[in-house]
Amino acid sequence: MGDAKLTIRDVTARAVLAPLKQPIRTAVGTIPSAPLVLIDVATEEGSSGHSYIFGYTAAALAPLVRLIDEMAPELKGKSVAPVERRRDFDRRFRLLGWQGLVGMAVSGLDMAFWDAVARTLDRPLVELLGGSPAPLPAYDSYGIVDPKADEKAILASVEAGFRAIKIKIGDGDLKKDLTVVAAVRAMIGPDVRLMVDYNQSLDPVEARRRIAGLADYDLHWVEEPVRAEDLHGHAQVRAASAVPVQTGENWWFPRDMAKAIAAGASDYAMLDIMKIGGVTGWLSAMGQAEAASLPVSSHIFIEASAHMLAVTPTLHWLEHLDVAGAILAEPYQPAGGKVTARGPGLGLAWDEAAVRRYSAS
Ligand code: SMN
Ligand code: MG
Repeated sequence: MGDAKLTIRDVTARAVLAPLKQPIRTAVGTIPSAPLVLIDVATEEGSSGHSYIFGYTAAALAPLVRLIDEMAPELKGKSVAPVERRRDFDRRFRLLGWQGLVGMAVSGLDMAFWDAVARTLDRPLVELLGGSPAPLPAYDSYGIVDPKADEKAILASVEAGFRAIKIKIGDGDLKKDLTVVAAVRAMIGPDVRLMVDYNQSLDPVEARRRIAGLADYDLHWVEEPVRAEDLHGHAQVRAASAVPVQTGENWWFPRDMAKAIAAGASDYAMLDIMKIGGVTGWLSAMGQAEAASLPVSSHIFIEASAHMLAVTPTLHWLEHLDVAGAILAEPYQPAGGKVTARGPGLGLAWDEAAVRRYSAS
């Protein structure tokens, strides 16, 4: 086989505000459209790699694009070897630290590099990692819902084969939470899993109170009841909770995960492929999860997560919350409540007309 060496020729970043099926309403604010930065890596050998990162707020887009533009010149002429590039980034940003925009950019580039390697071999990334595309159990993920207004959509999710539904709560008092959870539980019946997500909105005392108040509804997990970085608070809630605690979408790189495991902060691990460190970070994190017997679920990033969860020893759930479909030539479609990884690479191709339409550059 010829030399499979790939050399970075160019790295570009483009900001878009992609429409969402529904705004993402959480207890701590609403995300009206998806602030994405699309990353494209071109190689001297004529192949390419593509990824996107989620900025959470439009305010992060210009700084992220500028940061990647600043990082690009040092990458030109280097090999598309994700682990080697990560080592460079580690030294380059050791003094600054990887939390925040730098970590997001590093992870986005990591995903694009892995995509380029897999595309060059014309294989889905999951196969490069030793697995194969398989239908993965997915839950349909909603924001804060109005049981009346959203009943049709939630019933359609169950009809479509989803065996689990997540809703966000915490935007009012316990009475409000109870009204919504009781209505959704009645809607979906006893056999469909129900998860709730407080998005870090409570203090540990209030979280214990609310979870106890929701005891009758057979919740599959309660997610981020307190501040993500409050590991002790998560552990306190977990110790008092009959409902498993889920957290992890805000763990920055595997080291944050190690701290959460040491603190006993969570019953499960929810990996966000951007914050955990891209494909390379996820590979490290899934090893920690296996060693700690933590079931692993994903956070948004449907496409890349479908590849990673397929090789994750403690596979739990894939979150079906589509943030990029509006700018993809072929959005991932769930089938029977399951999502299957697609190649080549991560299976991402931009709808360039949509990228232009929703450009935020
Ligand atoms: C969430 C928060 C912010 C953006 C997308 C999704 C949420 C989740 O915490 O777990 O879906
Ligand atoms: Mg969440």
